[in-house]
Amino acid sequence: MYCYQCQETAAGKGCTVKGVCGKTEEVANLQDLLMYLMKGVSHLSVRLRKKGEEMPEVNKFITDGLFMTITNANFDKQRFVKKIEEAFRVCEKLKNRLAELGVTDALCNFKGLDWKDRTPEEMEEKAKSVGILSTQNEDIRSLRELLTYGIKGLAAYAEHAANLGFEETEIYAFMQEGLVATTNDHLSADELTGLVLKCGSMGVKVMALLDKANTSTFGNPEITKVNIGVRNNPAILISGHDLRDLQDLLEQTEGTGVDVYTHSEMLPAHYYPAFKKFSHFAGNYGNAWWKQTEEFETFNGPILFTTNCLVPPRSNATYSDRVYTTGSAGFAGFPHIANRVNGNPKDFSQIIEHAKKCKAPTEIEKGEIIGGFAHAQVFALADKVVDAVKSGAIRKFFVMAGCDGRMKNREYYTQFAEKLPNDTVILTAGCAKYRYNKLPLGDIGGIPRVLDAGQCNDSYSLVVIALKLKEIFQLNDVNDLPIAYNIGWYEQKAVIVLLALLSLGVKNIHLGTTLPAFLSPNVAKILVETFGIAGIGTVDEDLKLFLG
Ligand code: FSO
Ligand code: SF4
Repeated sequence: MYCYQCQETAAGKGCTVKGVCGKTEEVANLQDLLMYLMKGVSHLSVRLRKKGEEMPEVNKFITDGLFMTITNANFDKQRFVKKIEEAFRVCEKLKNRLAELGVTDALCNFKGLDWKDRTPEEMEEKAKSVGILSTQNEDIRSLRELLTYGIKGLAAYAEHAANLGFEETEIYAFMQEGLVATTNDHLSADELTGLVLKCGSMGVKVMALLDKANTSTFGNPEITKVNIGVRNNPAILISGHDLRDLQDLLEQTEGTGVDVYTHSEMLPAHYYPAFKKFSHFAGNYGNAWWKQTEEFETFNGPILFTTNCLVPPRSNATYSDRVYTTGSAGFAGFPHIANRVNGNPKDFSQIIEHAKKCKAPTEIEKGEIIGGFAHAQVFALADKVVDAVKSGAIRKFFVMAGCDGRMKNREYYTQFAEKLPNDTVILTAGCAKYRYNKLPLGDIGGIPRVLDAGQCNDSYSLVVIALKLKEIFQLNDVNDLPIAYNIGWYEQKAVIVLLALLSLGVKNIHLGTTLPAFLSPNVAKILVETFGIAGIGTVDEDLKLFLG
């Protein structure tokens, strides 16, 4: 195996024996094979689109397959084998339709489609020859992977939007064209760089689409205090990012005596008006994804994963028989709740019955956290914010969006937040917030010093806010605003957020705790020289740099 798609990759280079995330070599190789076949399917789908036809089934297959290969989403070998089999079925359909339309040369243009052996042994063998290292040139490989990871991020957000009935063909078309481009040996580094930047602008589009899907379905997030203590009822803990899954679960648990709590990236669901009406939506339990191995022990009830980040339980974990997955998430041995059919709700009755037999959660903390500062809510406070900037009460904003991670050096972000002067405000989104959202950082004239816009995709809100401020202050360049970017990344959704920011012209982003291993020295140089991207240093050095 060879995988270097996330920040925690082994020795900052690549996982070669087993993933630091817990992914086995077998699953890693099957993921490579699935990626390879999805490129082949995309090749056919692009040809079909040129003929003016769209196959929604293909768009769904590719979006879902990409999401399944994101870090910490799916560790279940059998699910990948099934997906690989599906790739062949989808492929046959496309080939047949293309033949009907008179396209007969599409079959031989991409070698992935010539491979037909499907026994598990043959799959395993084939997988070994189609991974990341099959691209020899280090810079081309780096650009291909950067593009691929951006596309995986696009897929994740596109899937959440599609689950709410919001889709854009242009986004699917780009995902597939991008995958095909990663197989094209004739593309130069410059052409691939162009596609990486285009991927960023598609990132803005997909986040805008998801924002529209979320806000038109559930209302605009509003300032909300979220309980972090517990009640006395049995309960279900829901993790991941999918708000449609949460809606189905809240509707089905209503009146059953079972409460629902959020974990990690599901916390921002509390900020939406549509979910506030559920009196059994009890609060948020715990912290960022990587703390789950302790926090699930004390939750006592069943846990539902709608997406990443899932951590394989330790061998002595007491909660392994209480975890369920759905959507892109999966883990061998955890029951998987089937997808919705024809838009009907998923059936969560098995989890609800399980919860009824469990003890109420054990309290691990008490109090409240505040959030809900997405674009509409911040616009409502715009006068206050603008006055505070004009009067000097707010000297600078720090965008500290992105991900949290389990490595000790992530303490940097807590210390950075603690040491920021009192006239600064943190704008956050994503699970990165858990490094400082429970610190007593106070407020500036009623404006909290940590403004949480929501999930990682709600980084879009932070961009909308920045563009609004640029307009209010009549600036020509978004980089002239008193905003610094100190972003923590972990997996591929953070890659699309970063590419989206770059496509909007945001410069001098600091990315930690380490720069991606998949950036070759030359590609890293392009990013540094063109966009001023930098890593992080010590907290004191960086504070001096940012505030200097
Ligand atoms: Fe975090 Fe995981 Fe949301 Fe990621 S829970 S790390 S960037 O999946 O997507 O922020
Ligand atoms: Fe390693 Fe990250 Fe890949 Fe897991 S996702 S195998 S930790 S690089």
